[in-house]
Amino acid sequence: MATVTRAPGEAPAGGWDVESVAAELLRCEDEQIERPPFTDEWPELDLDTGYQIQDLNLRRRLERGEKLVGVKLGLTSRAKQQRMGVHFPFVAWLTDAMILPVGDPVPQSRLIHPRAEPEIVFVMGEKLAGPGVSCAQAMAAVESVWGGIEIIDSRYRDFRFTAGDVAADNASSGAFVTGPRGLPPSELDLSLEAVLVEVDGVVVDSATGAAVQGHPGEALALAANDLARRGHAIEPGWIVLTGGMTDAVFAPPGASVAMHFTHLGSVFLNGGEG
Ligand code: OOG
Ligand code: MG
Repeated sequence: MATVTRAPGEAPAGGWDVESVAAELLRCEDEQIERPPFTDEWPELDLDTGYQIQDLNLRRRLERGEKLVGVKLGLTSRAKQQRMGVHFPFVAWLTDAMILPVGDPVPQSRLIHPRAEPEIVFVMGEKLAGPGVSCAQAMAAVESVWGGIEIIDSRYRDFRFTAGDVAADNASSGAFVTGPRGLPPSELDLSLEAVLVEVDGVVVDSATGAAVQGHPGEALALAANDLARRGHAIEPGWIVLTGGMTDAVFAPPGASVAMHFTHLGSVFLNGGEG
């Protein structure tokens, strides 16, 4: 009997499913391949299916030795929602493989088309389990607040995707770096914490924490409540990236990016070499 082989990137004979999309996304990530969104061929790939794929690939990441270190929120600001054409927030996983040491350049060799965005980052002191978590309860579980840069890297060509596609793709996760100082949340008014986005010496954008769901604590509450539906809680020690405050900027080789926060200091990122 002839064995049917399929070219890399091609749908299986019966069409895409959770297993095959998950495998294909990890292959694209590992081999730096960009592709069209799966919903072009599988329109039924909705948000819930996307989360099943995301969870399956978290298992794969853990099986290959990565450690779960927290969660990230995607599309929590209007700037991000408008740019990406997806108009609600969602949650994805962070592993230790995504941590970028302070001062390291953008890891171009393992990324496809990195972009950088400023984020307010929480380190959790206490467990936070939804449903029904409020912003105030969420903030009471935070140990420290940091400025950060997330380097996103969609596996989809031109960052074109629907909600299902991007949830499946672990919300374009790539790498993240945190800033010089962490403060207790009681020392900051996070809705007024501002950031200036500087690229090659020019300030190209700015926002305050209020851009993120009115207050980044709302994004944290949303993550806890959303994860509860998927059978998870936010654990002590976890890192939570609350979502890009502004649109992301390109971070190609040679670029020099800095995010200057009012009280959380400046975070610098060098585009490195191609
Ligand atoms: C999706 C990831 C969004 C954020 O902070 O909004 C995200 C994307 O923009 O590719 O990380
Ligand atoms: Mg982000």
